Amino acid sequence: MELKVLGQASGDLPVSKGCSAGSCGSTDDQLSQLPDSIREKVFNHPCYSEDAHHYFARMHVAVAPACNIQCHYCNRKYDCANESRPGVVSELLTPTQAVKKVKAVAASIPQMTVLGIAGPGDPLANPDRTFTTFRQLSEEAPDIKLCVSTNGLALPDSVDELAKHNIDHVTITINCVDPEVGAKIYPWIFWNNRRVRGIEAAKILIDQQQKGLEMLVARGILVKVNSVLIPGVNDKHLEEVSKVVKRKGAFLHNVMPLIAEAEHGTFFGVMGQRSPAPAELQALQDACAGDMNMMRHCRQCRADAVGLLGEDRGDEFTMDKIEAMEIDYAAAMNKRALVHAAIKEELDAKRQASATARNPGIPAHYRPVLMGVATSGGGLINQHFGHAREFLVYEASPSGVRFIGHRKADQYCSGNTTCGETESALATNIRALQGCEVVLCSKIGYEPWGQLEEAGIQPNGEHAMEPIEDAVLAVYREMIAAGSLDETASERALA
Ligand code: CLF
Ligand code: SF4
Repeated sequence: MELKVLGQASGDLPVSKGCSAGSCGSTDDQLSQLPDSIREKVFNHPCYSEDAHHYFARMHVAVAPACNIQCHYCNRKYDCANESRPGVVSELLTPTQAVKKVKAVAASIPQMTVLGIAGPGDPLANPDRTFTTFRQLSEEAPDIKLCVSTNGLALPDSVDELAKHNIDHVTITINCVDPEVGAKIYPWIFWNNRRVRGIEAAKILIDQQQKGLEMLVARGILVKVNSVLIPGVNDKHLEEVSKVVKRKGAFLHNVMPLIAEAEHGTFFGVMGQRSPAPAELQALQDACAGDMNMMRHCRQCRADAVGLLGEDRGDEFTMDKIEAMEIDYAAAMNKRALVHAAIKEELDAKRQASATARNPGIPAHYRPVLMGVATSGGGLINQHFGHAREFLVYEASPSGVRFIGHRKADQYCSGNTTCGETESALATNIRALQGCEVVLCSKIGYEPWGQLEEAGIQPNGEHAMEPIEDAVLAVYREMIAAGSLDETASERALA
């Protein structure tokens, strides 16, 4: 199989309230073919490895308030929309508070392996605050990987400093490589103490991003590229972006959907710019995948996110709670090392076992099927349908099982109730599962079962606590055995 990991191996500002760039996910196969030095950097990074995101957590500290550009999908009241959902605001921390918070989280959540700075503005537009935080952390918590996300404008000037602090993972948000397209996304940048607008601004930004990418790759730093998919603006252009960044050695490409709501007050939101549908996003990711490793599990986290991707445990770590904590970090590091070793063992075993899911030996004429999965982590079917905050979507086909993406759910069943369903939330979840023919969960109530069936989605609670890929493949085989995927003679003729 072709090794799809790219050429990486060779080697007075406006104040905003959020981060920059977003993107990643090498799969089992790709991971096993990486050189040891890169595999070591990736295997426990929840954004850079799709597998890792079921087991390992990340956290962000919101230390960077200023931004040096304006994106049309950003409202500076909120976190940087290049890597965050608009509409959430993070509490700004000083570097000292941030370091304390990271150590507190690392001691409480040993699965937390990565600290990212992703806002609330652009981290590299706040170099003192960002690098003070990184420097202190690399001294006081050396077992934590450091990660940063940027719009790229200040990147070339920051590369030496990034390398000095052993920052192995950098995300650049690159939405275009053509200034004509860029001028429709960026109204202005702040450059050499003046505001530059239009095509000239976009050209400077693009040049800086590309130069920064090349400099990082030359130093062996893994680069993930985030792109925001904006229908009618850069949707036709992102395949070209993928080609260019691959050629220059980026490790992963994360195409994220634009989130544009009028109530967020962004230019695109107010102007009625639409967001892409899940099928449009998937089609573009598939088109780019021929050129690059694609990340499909990004959750567009906020600039103070804590926990596994898709969960937010930030409320457990507010500054008042942290100030009251006594942390013995040396003891925490020992515990963390044991937990990481146990997870690595489990992941290695899973990789061996999942070989069948990648090569199931099913005749090629069967059509692919999408299935939704309710999981709370660990790569297992282990969540009640009514407790799901999101559904992971997998595709089963004769070529195996692959992760497609996630769909946000409305949690409608809480606590130990007998599923007092809220009609609208259930309807939202059924809509979220559009295109899926099956939904796998640990349990499901009678009422949603019936409504899902009516919507043409078969609920399935028979694979509780089984590994996701194995369960998806087993259900696919059951569908084949039951004749559900047999084509009629007329369908075959049409094909
Ligand atoms: Fe944070 Fe980004 Fe580092 Fe991950 S997030 S700085 S690379 S540690 Fe990950 Fe969150 Fe997507 Fe970002 S899921 S928004 S890609
Ligand atoms: Fe907002 Fe763009 Fe700046 Fe991020 S880089 S804070 S999205 S203007």
